[in-house]
Amino acid sequence: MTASTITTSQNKFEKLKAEKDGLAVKAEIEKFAASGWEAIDETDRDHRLKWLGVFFRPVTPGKFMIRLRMPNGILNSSQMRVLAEVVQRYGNDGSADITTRQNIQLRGIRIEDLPEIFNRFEQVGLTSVQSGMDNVRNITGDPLAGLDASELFDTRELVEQIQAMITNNGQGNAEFSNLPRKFNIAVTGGRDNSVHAEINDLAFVPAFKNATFGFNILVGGFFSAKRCNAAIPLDAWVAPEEVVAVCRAILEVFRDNGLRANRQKARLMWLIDEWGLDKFRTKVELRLGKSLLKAAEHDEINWEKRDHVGIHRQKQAGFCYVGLHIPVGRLHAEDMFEIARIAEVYGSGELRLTVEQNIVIPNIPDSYLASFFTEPLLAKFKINPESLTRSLVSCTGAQFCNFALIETKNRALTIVKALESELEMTRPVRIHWTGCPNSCGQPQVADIGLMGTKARKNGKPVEGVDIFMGGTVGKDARLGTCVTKAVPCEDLQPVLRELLITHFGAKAKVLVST
Ligand code: SRM
Ligand code: SF4
Repeated sequence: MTASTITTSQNKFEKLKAEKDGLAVKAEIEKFAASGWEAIDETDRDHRLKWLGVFFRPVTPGKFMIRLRMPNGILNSSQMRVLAEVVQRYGNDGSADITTRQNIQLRGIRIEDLPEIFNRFEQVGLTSVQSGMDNVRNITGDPLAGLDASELFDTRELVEQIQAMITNNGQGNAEFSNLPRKFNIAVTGGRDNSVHAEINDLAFVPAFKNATFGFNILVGGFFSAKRCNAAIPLDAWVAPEEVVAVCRAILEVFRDNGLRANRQKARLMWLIDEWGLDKFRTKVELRLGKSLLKAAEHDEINWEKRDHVGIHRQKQAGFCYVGLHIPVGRLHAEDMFEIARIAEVYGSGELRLTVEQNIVIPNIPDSYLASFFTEPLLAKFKINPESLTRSLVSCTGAQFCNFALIETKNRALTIVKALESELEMTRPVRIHWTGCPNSCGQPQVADIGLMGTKARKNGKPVEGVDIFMGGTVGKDARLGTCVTKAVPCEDLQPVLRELLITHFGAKAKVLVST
């Protein structure tokens, strides 16, 4: 289907896609660069550029964000260096964030630099294409793929193949540039559900059928301001070599039948609701040109979720991977250069990102560890951070995101540090911050989720949070729900302290005066 054939009653976004496909701006980058950001047609600037992963930021006009694609969350040191060079040129405006989809976003970008930036990306095999708006987001996979002795399947190649199919090898693919809405895909071959499979529109989870390895398929998981749903089983099992074709078939069904009138009801689950699962499955089979086998009786997600921070043994004898904790995922150019250098000096130059916004450096020989530990960078990006900091996740928030109702990243760090100074933790507690109900920071998967909202204090409007609890991850993952509404952020610390003591076994520290 092409943009011009869309005939549904059209909302603003359907109209702009029908008028001109988002990918069309690829041919206009030189022109935009020459004209400057203020001269660009507003719809191209604010919306269509997102098809190239370039986001106009109303909070910082003229300073754009670029969202890359990092299939399976993997990049190499040369790529990291290029990303560092890109943000370095913007001085204090330049920074990068590791995202909750194992990905990287760059900040401070000037439109005049886009042609050169895209050239640099191309030279090192990076792409940012189709990473925003009504496209398939970064495809997540196990951060330990190929390293973990307990893994059932190495997801790297499969995730690469899915991305190549969807994006035409990173060049842009008009077949999938006009979905009814965003679409999230995850593939996991490990036992601990390291990708939060349950919150993706389409997820492949490991499962044996008659002793043959393959994946059970989950569909329809999503978060939105209006509704949140864990993915449900499609009751289908596929062999690894069929995964790309199944992704294609499901995307085609969604593209051609997904609900387009109301953007609040356009994600895949709404179509499944309307059709029922059986009809959806039949439509997918028709596209696929064959029947799907019924799901394996159970999947192999039977571990608690790991966070990969710290030093761990690889399946390759004599090698370790080291998980560096990156506080709320924020990086600056000098950090990125250092990370690239360290990955080369001690490892194989490879880097892995996690959905907890951290970095894993794989392939470090045991004999290098003593020297590795002396690296000054480990004082900033720790391998043994304090318990609450370790599991902290935060979305972008008001610093750069115009949807935000509150500031998130800095506040998250400040409050957690204050809590750590007064509490002794007896178990890990995962705290996730998200600046608005869009839930990019996934508060529903957290032990304690904090969602930005408007609150009132002494009759005055103030920044506040709704508190979520009960999210579980790994095996038997379950979404948390809202337990308290509109707590003013300025009153939050004692509220969290109480929750940590009552529900998570935290103990007040005895402060000894000297
Ligand atoms: Fe998100 C929109 C940031 C993961 C649900 N998300 C946005 C925008 C693009 C809004 C905007 O234009 O400002 C945010 C960009 C802010 C900025 O400047 O960084 C934004 N989302 C993020 C990131 C960077 C949060 C982070 O700090 O890690 C994550 C980027 C992932 C990536 O690499 O692609 C991010 N967003 C998510 C997730 C989590 C996930 O995928 O596991 C969700 C919930 C899961 C889901 O989508 O089902 C999520 N983002 C949304 C939504 C609500 C979608 C909906 O169906 O209503 C929006 C708003 C929208 O699409 O209309 C949104
Ligand atoms: Fe922005 Fe809201 Fe997403 Fe946070 S949750 S990045 S504030 S859209």
